[in-house]
Amino acid sequence: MHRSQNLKPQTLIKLQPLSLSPPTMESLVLQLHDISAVKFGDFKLKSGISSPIYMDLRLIVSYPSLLRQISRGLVAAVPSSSRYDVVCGVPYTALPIATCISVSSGVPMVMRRKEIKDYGTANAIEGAFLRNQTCLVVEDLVTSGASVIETAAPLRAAGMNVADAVVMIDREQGGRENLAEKGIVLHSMVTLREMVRILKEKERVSEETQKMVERFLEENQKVSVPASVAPTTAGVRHRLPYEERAKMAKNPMGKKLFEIMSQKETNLCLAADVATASELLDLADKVGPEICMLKTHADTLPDFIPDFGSKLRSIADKHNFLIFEDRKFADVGNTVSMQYAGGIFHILDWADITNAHIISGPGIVDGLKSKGLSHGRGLLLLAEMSSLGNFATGDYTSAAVKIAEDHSDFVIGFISVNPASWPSGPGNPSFIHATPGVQMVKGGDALGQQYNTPESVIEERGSDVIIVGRGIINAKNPAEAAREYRLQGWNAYLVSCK
Ligand code: S5P
Repeated sequence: MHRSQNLKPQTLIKLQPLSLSPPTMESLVLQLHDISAVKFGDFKLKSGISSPIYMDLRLIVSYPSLLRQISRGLVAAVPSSSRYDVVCGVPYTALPIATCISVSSGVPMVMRRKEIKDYGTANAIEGAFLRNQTCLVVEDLVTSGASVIETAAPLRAAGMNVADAVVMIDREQGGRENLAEKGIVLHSMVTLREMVRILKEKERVSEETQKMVERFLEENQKVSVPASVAPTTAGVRHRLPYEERAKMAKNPMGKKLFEIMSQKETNLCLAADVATASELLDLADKVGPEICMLKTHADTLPDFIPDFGSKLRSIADKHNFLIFEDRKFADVGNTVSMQYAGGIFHILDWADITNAHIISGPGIVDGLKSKGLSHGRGLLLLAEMSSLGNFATGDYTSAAVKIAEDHSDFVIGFISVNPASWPSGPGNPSFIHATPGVQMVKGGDALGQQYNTPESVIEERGSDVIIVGRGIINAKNPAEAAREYRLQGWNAYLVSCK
């Protein structure tokens, strides 16, 4: 993946630099103190807690000799038998450290983008790498481990194995344990406690300061990963399993969707926004095993022909997923009923589910229901949208909930973005929440689309289904990318059921 054809795939390389031996820890710690990279006082950390000690490791780029020594120290901290295909520094402070390790050891580097502005063209991971390669994550400082977790996610999504991270300073505040939960072993060059012990021994700090830091570490042994990285279920209902919710659903298609999700262990919906109908059918067959639902925009397909629906239906039956035509109806009841059943697309004939805005009032649901209910179809209401500056908020969102409750025989749930933030949270568990604007890294495109991660959408925002388009379609291997999204979405669901 992303590797030029004439380059041979990288083989695992041992991380030992060729000549120099690791520096003594004492000398390194004293040098860090000399350049004021270690400060004592009262500081507010990124994780929100107040600390009597602070490290400004961004300073080390100004001291090349120190930077070199640190990279040697980090290499020495990794078990000597370990081998890696690539190293990746956590942006930004650890980037120069990772570069130094790469240059001295000959192990290539990849870079994780912190934010992606245009998902159409940019990669979350820059550099040449192959799937299944083993990547060592390099970090300057670990408190909760959140930054390492944030970096490991897109690396894993790109198909790499991430089982180890090496950090210059372990604050010993739960990072090791949090990372272990994510299957990452943390190797540290030095602990904060050890650093302060050395500084005290060399009379750089008083005994009182040493005691204060030790007391602080005792009292803050477990800093949890912030909600934006590994959200907790706080504020979100304790999620009932999909199979339980299947029993509650009033509409047969809503029931079927919950059942498929539970049976196939997937809450992934593919937004199949490809250029042609034939491409779409091809993609549907490849990605079919990973998804519970496939979303179409039939009016974008230049080669749409009347038997498109039956062709897609046979693929959907083969792989057991539902078909969702993202028509976003918005007119008065009578008009939408004609648009639904007639026209060129005959959506009613082939789409299990469609969706509607509520801008025109409840009559739109009556209009669609008049055609769809007897065919066993279901409807999603757009209660929120993912695009920047949209108006589907507040009272508008509440109105969508009210209309859904009043038509729960036909409405199966919502297109929503953050149901956990609604006044009554995600609400009635018989309704499903499906959320677009999902990518492995937060960000957006050039036209106002906004992305959140699968974990954030399911765990923090209380949604049920992740709708992913370009994150899968633009991947080199869409089926593999879909698998990664499925695993992330499903794991997040399992966590939120606990
Ligand atoms: O608010 C919305 C509602 C929808 S259904 N925002 C959206 O992006 N969508 C659809 O989700 C959109 O029409 C597109 O098909 C998909 C998102 O695609 P992606 O490529 O940005 O993941």
